[in-house]
Amino acid sequence: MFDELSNRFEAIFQKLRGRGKLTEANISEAVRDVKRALLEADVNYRVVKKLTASVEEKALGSDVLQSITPGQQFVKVVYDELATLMGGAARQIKLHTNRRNVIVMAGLQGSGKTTAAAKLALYFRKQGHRPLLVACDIYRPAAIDQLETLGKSLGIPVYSERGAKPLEIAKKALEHADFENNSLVIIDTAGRLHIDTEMMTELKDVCNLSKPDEIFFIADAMTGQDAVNVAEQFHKEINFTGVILTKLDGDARGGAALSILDVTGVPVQFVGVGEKPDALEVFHPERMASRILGMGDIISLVERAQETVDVEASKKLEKKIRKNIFTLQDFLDQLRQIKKMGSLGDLLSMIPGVGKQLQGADVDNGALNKIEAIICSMTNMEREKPQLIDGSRKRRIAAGSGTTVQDINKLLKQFDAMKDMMKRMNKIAGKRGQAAALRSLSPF
Ligand SMILES: Nc1nc2c(ncn2[C@@H]2O[C@H](COP(=O)(O)OP(=O)(O)O)[C@@H](O)[C@H]2O)c(=O)[nH]1
Ligand SMILES: [Mg+2]
Repeated sequence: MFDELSNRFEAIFQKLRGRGKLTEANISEAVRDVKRALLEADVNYRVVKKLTASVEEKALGSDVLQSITPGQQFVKVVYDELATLMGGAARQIKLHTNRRNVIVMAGLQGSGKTTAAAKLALYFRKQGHRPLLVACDIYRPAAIDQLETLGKSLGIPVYSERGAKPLEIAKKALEHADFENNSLVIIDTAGRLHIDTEMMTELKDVCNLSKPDEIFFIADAMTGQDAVNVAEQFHKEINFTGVILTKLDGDARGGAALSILDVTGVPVQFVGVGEKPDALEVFHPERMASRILGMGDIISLVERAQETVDVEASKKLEKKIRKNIFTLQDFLDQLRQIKKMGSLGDLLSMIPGVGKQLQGADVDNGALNKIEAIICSMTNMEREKPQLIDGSRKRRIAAGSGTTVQDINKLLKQFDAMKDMMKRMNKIAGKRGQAAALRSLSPF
């Protein structure tokens, strides 16, 4: 889904992360790259302009430039804007439980109305509704057959009448639904290749008669901006309440998903991700934004880090590492910060790319707890100067922390290796390079 756009964003962010520090010029360049990527993904020009202006304003604000992780913060700004653009948190469709509900499907021919009608019927049946599908597309005989076949395969009733007019069918279907006690009536309507007044009049008549709780506009994501233009015209005629974006399993570029809300004022509610009746997903703007940005759930990770990492403390730490006076106490403090952010398994699974590899793997916090226990059993002096820790001290620490002398040796060895690495990094890199090198080691 939106692979091309994702790749573009990945390249833009990669370029930013490679830089230790960001300047205003870097940010302006990145904003220009974002703009180009969105235009190429067929996002509406006005929408792109608005979005990039807002990204630039926020990114140039002190938050990004002065943060310890400017690259990541820039990603966060873009993410926030994309998520807001698509509607923020998902709107939950709530159907009435105490009376019959009506949904009308609207859209051009081939957009996926009939398929989506069946998908919705299945979706709401899973929530306990008793749906009735209504075949109001009478212009192509095959359309009625298509709905009947779908209904049959799902065990969902279909109301159809050959030779009758749509309005008549709708009226009788509603009576039928009341008689059969169906809690949800989904009316499939006829599309055309292009918008014409006859189709609109028929659609309005059906809506006036059936008084729908929801009117869904079905848009084919593969048609990009065309879908958005059609949506705009439909919305002027009938006030649809939600959008179903279909064929997102194909190589749609993203333009429709990103522009429809801004252009019509109506959010995408569901997305179609295949031809099968169960290939329907609730649209979550936030998740879609992170999917487009190829971030795994890095956003939650950055947010958690923002909540827990103390910027001042980080700077102090960086200084200590540079001066090579990093102690076991500092090590313990770092460890505790990591623990404050959640379980190690949780954290790892949120890092893009890592998530999948670790699925099923059991990363426990046991190792961290052990290290914490060991350092806690040391005196302050020992934490500052681990070289003091001789055999008898080791035995005391092991007894105090419920570990073994081998565990203590292992930890001290690891700590030495870590300090060694820091020393080498200090030597290789200059002041700024070292800070950058550190940042590149950290996922944040
Ligand atoms: N891959 C894919 N195909 C879809 C999706 N939704 C609909 N289609 C296909 O698009 C074509 C047109 O769908 P249909 O429901 O008949 O459109 P309608 O004319 O608006 O009723 C059919 O071949 C469907 O199988 C989807 O989400 N993914
Ligand atoms: Mg149809």
